[in-house]
Amino acid sequence: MLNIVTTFFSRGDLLFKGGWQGKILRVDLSKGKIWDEPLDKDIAYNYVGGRGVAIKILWDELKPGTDPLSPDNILVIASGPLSGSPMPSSGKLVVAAKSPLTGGYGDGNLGSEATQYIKGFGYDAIVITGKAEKPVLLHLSENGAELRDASSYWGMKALDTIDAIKKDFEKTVSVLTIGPGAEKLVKFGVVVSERTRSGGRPGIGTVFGSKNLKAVVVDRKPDFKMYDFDEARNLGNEAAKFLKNAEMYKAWVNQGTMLTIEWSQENCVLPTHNFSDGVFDEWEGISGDTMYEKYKFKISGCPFCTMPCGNMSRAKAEPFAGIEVELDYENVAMLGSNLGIGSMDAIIMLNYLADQYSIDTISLGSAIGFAMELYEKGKLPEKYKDGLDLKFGNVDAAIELTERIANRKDGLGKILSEGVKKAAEIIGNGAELYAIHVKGLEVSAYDCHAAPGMALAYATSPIGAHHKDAWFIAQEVKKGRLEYERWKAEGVIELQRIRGGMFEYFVGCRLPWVELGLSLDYYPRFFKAVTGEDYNFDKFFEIADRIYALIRAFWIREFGHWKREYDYPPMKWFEVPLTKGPYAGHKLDRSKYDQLLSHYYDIRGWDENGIPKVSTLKKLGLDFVIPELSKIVKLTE
Ligand code: PTT
Ligand code: SF4
Repeated sequence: MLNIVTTFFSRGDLLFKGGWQGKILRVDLSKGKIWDEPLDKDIAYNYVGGRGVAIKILWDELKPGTDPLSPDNILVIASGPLSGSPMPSSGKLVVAAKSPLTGGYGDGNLGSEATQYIKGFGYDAIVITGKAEKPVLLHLSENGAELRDASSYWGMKALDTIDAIKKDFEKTVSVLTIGPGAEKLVKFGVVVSERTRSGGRPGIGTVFGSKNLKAVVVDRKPDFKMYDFDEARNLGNEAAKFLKNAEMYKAWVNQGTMLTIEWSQENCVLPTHNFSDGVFDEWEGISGDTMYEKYKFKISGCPFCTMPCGNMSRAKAEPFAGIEVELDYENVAMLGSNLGIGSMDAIIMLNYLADQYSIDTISLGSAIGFAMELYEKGKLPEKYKDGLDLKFGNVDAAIELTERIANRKDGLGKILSEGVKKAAEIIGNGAELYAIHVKGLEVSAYDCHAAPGMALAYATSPIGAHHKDAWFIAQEVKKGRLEYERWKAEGVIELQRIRGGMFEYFVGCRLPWVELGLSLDYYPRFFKAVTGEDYNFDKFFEIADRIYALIRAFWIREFGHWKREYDYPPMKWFEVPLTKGPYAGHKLDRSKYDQLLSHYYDIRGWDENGIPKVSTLKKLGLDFVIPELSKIVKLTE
C-alpha cells in the first residue's frame, strides 16, 4: 500500500516569513488518499498553531454529533510556529480530536521530535479522517507521505512498537504510536512518543485506534524556515543560560515534577484514597527524594530541552525488579496515594503497564480508586466485584484491574474502561458521588476540597478536569486559600490565557516559565524572531480568549444544549469533607462556588449559563459561530 503525496502547493513557506511552514497534510484513511493544502493565513494569524489550529479545523469541518469513534472524527496533529525552534523546551506537539471520553473537545500536549520534523517537511499540521481497512502507519519522508501496512505492529505494546519501528526503519525517525489499550478502544487511550512521553488524555490515542492508525512515523528533518534564525538562536542561548543558572535548576533536573509530592502532602492536596484524604501516611515511600535516591538512574525528557525533567527509574523489589519507566508527579500520585499504595516499585509497574497499553495514568488511577472506594464502602454491587479484593493498597488487585481495563475484559474492567462518569452511570447505587471528574475527564492530582480557585480551574478547563490550563493551586495556598473572591476568577483566567493559550498555540513547554522563572517577556521576542510578526500580550491574550470561546461553542454544539452545572467540580468535593490532615472537615461551599463561577463568566464575557455572549463572540471575531449557536441555545446580547 503506497501513496505518494501529490503536492499541488509545494511552496507553502512563501505565504509566511517564518515559523509557519504554510501547509497542512491531509490524509483520508478510508480512501487511502493523501494531499497537501495551504495553511490559511487567517487561521495562522488568529489561532496561531497547536490547540488553536485544531479547534478551528474541528469547528469548521466536523459534522455536529459525529460519533468520536466513527471514521468521520477528525484527528489533528499540530505543531506551532515556535515548536522545534530555539525557544527553550520547544519539542512539544498537540494531538486533538472530538473526545471519545467526554464527547467534547479533547487535546493533549506531548514531547516529540516529530513536531520539528513535520515542519522540516513543510507542514504545520497533519489532519487525518476516515478509517483504514487494515492497520496502517503514516510515514513522512523526503519521498513524500505514504500509508504503509502496519499489521505486524498491531497488538504490540506501545514502547515495544517504538523500538520495533525504529529498528525496522534503519534510520532516525520520530514515532507517535499507541498500544493495545487504545487499539481496543479504552476511552482514555493516549498517544506515546519518544518512549517516555504520552499525551492526549481525553482519548486521542483511542481515536488513533478507531481509525486503525497504529503510528505516525516521521524521518529526521530538522531544518525549517524561520524569519531571523540568528536572533532566535541568540535569544535561545540567553534563555538557556538563565535557566542553567536558576536557583531551582539542580533540584528540577534531579526530581522534576516529582518535587510536587512533598509540596502536595504539606499543603493537604495530595489525592489519597480516591480524593478522600489530602494527605497520605506513607507519602515518604513515594516522594521525590525517595525516587531520586533509590530509583532514578537516568535523566530523560522531551527533545530540545535544556532543563530535562524526566526521571527514568528502575524498580528494585521483586516481582517488579528491573522494570523501567519515567516517573512524573501525576502518575505517582494517581497510581500511588490515590490507591493507598506506598510502594514505588508497584507504582513503577502500574505506570509501565499504562505506558505499554497507552492508557492515561490519571484516568486509570481515578478509575481504580473509584472502584476501591465503592468496594470499601459496600457500594459495589456483588455482580461487579469479579472476584477481586479491591481494598485500598492492594497492589495485586490494582495490577489485575489495570490488565482488565486495558483489555476491556467483560465485567468491571470493561465498565471502568469507559471512564468514571460512564462507569458510575452503569453501576448506579449512588456511585456518581465517588466519580471524580469534570465533564467526563478524570481530575488530575490535586485535591480541591479546600482549594476553591483550583476547583474553578478544573471545572472551567476546556478539555474537562486537567491542571494544564491553570495550576492555580500554587498561588492559592500562598494567599487566601479558602476565599471565593473575584481575584481567584481573575487569577484562573490569567493562567488560562498564558498556559492554556500561549503555550498550547506556540507550541512549547510552559515549564521554563512556571518552574524556573524564565521571564514571559522572552516570548513575544521569540515570536518576532521566528515568525517575523510583532505580537504583544494584548494580542496573545485575545487569541487565547478566542480559542477558549470557540472551544466552548464546540462543546455546546456537540452537546446540543448547555448547563451551568457542567462547570462544577466533582460532587464529592461539595458533599463529603476531607477526612485527614490540616484541612480535615473542609469541603467546598456550593453557593459561594456559584458566586465565584459568576465572576468567572462575567470576566470572560459569558452569560450566567457559561455561554459566550453575542458581544463577546463579535469582539473576538467569532461572528461565524452565532448562527449555529443561536439554533441550540438562547444567546445573550
Ligand atoms: C498530561 C498528563 C500528565 S501531566 C502526566 S504527568 W505531568 C501523565 N503522564 C502520563 C504518562 O507518562 N504515561 C501515561 N500512560 N499517561 C500519562 N498521563 C498523564 O498525562 C509531560 C510534561 C508534564 S509531566 C507536564 S505536567 C507538563 N505538561 C505540559 C502541558 O500540558 N502543556 C505544555 N505546553 N507543556 C507541558 N509541559 C509538561 O509536560 P496530556 P509529555 Mg503529556 C509517561 O499530555 O494529555 O496533556 O496529559 O506530555 O511529553 O509526557 O510531558 O506531572
Ligand atoms: Fe519536557 Fe520537562 Fe523539558 Fe518540559 S521541562 S520540555 S516536560 S523535559
